[in-house]
Amino acid sequence: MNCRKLARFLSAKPLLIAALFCLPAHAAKKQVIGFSQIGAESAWRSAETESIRSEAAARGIDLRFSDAQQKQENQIKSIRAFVAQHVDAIIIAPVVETGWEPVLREVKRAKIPVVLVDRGIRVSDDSLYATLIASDFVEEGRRAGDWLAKKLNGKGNVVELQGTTGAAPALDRKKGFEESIAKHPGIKVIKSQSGDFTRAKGKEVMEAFLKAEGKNINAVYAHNDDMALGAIQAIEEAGLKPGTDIIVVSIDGVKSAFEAMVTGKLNCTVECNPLLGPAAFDAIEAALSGKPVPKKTIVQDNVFDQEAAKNAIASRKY
Ligand code: GYE
Repeated sequence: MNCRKLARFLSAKPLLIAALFCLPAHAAKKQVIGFSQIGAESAWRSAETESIRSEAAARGIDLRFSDAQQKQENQIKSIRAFVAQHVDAIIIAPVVETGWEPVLREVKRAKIPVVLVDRGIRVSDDSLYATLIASDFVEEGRRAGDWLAKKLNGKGNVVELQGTTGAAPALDRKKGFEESIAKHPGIKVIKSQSGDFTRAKGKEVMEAFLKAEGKNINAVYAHNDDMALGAIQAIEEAGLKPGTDIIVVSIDGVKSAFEAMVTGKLNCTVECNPLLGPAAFDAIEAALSGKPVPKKTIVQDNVFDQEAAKNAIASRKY
């Protein structure tokens, strides 16, 4: 076809021309977002993953998901891969607080906004990320401590199952709890060890605590529900009654914790909402369109004891 013929052909096909111009432009608009997730250590984490995946799907976003299997080095690798793929934004749930500066500087140089979900980090330059969306972990620890101090009438021996070493929720939940029980000299933490936020590790560490301290233990404070559920199993296997012989308090508020409260085995959980998908993508949208984004958004949570659990269990979303 010569030029004149081509011009005549095209002028007779305005729709075709419009489609040729519009389609690629439209396809190019599909946002690509990388999500560096810690792993799948707890029911809480799986609920967070699901919230982010389903919100991405609802918004037509191409989500590149990477599971770091609890290792910071894997997260750093996946973040570098996202930069190489020129993603539009990156969501990170950082496993530990420290060690992020070099990789985040690379991301900043590539002008890719970073949204941190659920765990905070320590950096000297907070322009290395756009925003953090998370619960107040110190406050969660305080609430668990206040509830337990009341339940024990200000007196008793507590064993503590800590979360992943170096993780913001482990450090802060310990701190908040200690702050609270400092007001009650009759309450002592007689053992404290990491159970890595998993049910299996929580059970294993509780077995060791029971072996060492036995009936000396009045209560367990677990930094998440999964470890509390593992501890409950250990208590039962030791021939004791969780929830009665040993009081159990934890954090997260996942469905199985509510079930354990209804059956009387768990006494209290401090909620920590994992449904962060909508807020995370709203923050990305704002950051990409140059709108101001608050440096930190604190998620609002409640405390549930056995009575409250009975009323709330049917409406729990995770
Ligand atoms: O409490 C725990 C999880 O980072 C807030 O990580 C999150 C914590 C959550 O594995 O269950």
